[in-house]
Amino acid sequence: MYTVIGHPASRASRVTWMLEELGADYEINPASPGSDEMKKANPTGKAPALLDAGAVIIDSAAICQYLADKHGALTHKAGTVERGHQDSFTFFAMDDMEYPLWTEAKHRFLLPEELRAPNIKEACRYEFGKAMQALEERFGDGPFVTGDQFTVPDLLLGHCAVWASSIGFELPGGKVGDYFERVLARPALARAQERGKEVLEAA
Ligand SMILES: N[C@@H](CCC(=O)N[C@@H](CS)C(=O)NCC(=O)O)C(=O)O
Repeated sequence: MYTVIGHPASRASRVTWMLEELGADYEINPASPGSDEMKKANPTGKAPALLDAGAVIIDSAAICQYLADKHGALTHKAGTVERGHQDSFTFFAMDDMEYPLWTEAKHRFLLPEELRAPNIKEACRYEFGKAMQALEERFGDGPFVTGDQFTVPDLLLGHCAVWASSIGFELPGGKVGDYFERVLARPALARAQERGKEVLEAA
């Protein structure tokens, strides 16, 4: 039984989605970012963290890859060319797609007011558009970024697509648009969202 620490509206939802994909048992501790409980698991107070038999793993992408490796699913084997491409897409998800989303959020409500830059949203939208163009160029025959198999970066890119839509950043059409529809239609995502809702209702 795993414990996911982090509010379901945070990047903890990546971990619950991954656990649902794997069919693993888990519970959710919906600790808020910055809370004492969150800081106990992660000194920065950032969500999420994963508890696995007394060990604590932090950072959503690292947690997802750890779980994929541990369960031998949703990942290519380390040391293969396919895994090289897979990890490259994982970094792309974080550096190119998530980065403008996170910057927008920081300047909308996270940074102290005096440090927030006005008009940053348009710069972020521009960067996000460039990332979508790059994804279009990099995307091969599909159906997923590394080919036939749904792997960790598909989940991370899908999570960022939901995030982007929620702040009004346009997702592309064409093959990348079809790709996001395919990823976001996964039953494991719907189950994870349902679990998150239940936990919040019970809190
Ligand atoms: N790279 C980290 C980022 C974690 C992160 O920034 N989480 C957000 C919630 S989604 C948070 O806790 N923010 C609070 C803060 O930045 O102080 C990950 O993917 O887990």
